[in-house]
Amino acid sequence: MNRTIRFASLTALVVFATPALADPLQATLYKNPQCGCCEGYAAYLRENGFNVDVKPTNDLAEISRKAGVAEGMQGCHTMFIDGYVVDGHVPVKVVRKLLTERPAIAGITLPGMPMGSPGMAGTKTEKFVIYTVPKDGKAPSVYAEE
Ligand SMILES: [Cu+2]
Repeated sequence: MNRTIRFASLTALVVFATPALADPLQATLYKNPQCGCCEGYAAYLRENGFNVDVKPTNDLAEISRKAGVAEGMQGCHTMFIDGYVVDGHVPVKVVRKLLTERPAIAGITLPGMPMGSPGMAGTKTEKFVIYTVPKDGKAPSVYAEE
């Protein structure tokens, strides 16, 4: 009887301890209320183990501008994750690279809505070029190509 109880509590410990180790990354994603591909991108992130809080807003341009994403460099949604801004349909591999390398930038962006990018319909026709969102008004540079 005692042994059973001990085993049960040990099992409980393992069950509770495991999610803490593989803690899902918490993201907040701002999008225009009408944006469907933004929902597609959120679903893609969830499939890849992220926790995504989607917030529809009519002030998206203002939110990305404040986050440091220059006009013409913006994607169709703006996400905040682990101290960084991630704008547009950035592949998860590049998001993870950012969160691992932790460069001294505000974040990264995939401008526009390239065909075949995560959450977008269509077939990929060219490399996705992901740019830095620099701090202090510096010029963006290429962060990754996928
Ligand atoms: Cu989009």
